[in-house]
Amino acid sequence: MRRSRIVPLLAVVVAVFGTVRPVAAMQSDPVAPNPPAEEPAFSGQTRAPAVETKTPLEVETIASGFEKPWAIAFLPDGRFLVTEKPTGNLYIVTKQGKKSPPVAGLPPVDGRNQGGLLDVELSPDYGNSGRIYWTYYEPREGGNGLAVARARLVDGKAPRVEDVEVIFRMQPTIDSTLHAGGRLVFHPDGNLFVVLGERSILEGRKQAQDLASHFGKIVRIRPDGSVPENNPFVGREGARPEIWTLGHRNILAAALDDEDRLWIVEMGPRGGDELNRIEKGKDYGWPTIGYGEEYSGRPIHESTHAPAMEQPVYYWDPVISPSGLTIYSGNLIPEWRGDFLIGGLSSRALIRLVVRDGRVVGEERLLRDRKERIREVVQGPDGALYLLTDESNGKLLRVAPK
Ligand SMILES: [Ca+2]
Repeated sequence: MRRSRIVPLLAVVVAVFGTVRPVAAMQSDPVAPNPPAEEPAFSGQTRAPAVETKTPLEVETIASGFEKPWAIAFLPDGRFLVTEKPTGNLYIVTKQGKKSPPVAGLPPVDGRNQGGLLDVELSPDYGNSGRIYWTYYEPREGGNGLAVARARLVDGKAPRVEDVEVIFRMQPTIDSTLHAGGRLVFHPDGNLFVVLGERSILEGRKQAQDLASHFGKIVRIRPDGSVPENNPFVGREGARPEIWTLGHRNILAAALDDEDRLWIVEMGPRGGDELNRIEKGKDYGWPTIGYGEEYSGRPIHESTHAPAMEQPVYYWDPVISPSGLTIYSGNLIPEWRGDFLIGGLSSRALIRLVVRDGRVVGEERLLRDRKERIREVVQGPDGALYLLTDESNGKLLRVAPK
């Protein structure tokens, strides 16, 4: 409720300070946290000091007209792969923004609500194999589940995929159109991380702590879908061997840092979005511990902390609704090197975190004047940042120095 009174004030701030200039006043926004009595576990775990990018930036629209686009991948020749969530369409887009016809041969998706075609990645050996990987809500008897498929991309005037194989199927099947996660991250050790959600409905939520279920987990598989022997729960009776970590709510943002460590930004409940550094076999707490409350205002967690459950490195209250993460390593915007750039859906911003020695020391909200839900954030081979906006007539944007 408080928030609605704040919005006009923010609009004035944006109007006064102009367009691409970041609104550094964010942390001084007088927006109250949702459960007001919660204390962070350590100083700097939330509401980090405001920082401001000095480099003047500009935003260029490369292409538009996508129906709720979800993910970008870069082909070696500079073209883009772009997925469209509800339609299940995959496009090849030139640097000038010209779209191919939808790539033929992808299996059908359950495109309702949060479902559809989600992430796309090139295989690390794309140069030899021509393979791409993607995630989608797979329609099944009794509901759906997240699936990971791979295939060979056959380029040309009528592009298609051949030799489609489904290499992972989230289990169990459930009738929900929410919280299946869906980002893919290839690790240089040759394995593939798939980040998942707990399907939102209560039956799924409680499975986030259950090793017999993929819900609320990060899984780690080989590129052919087989299970690495050194996964933490291999050999444990009743546990699914693909599981790498547990206790997650819904993850749409994941990336490696310059030491190849996995980080995620997790969609929390109202007042509980989290940044987590992922370590083998650990429990990230959902739904037992965490910050925030149900969207109805009812409490969720037993506590904000518990032994043997990980604290988030950082949390947001109010939430940002994170989707898309890149940890910047380019030369085009040197002051961003090592920073975390996160897409904000409900926050309608590009969120920048400055992380030093594993802690967040600064936060900035960029592009707020555009008021767009940002779904995807990836660093291009040119060091620019490429974004997708989550809308009908979604845009592919390039952010670079002016
Ligand atoms: Ca957590």
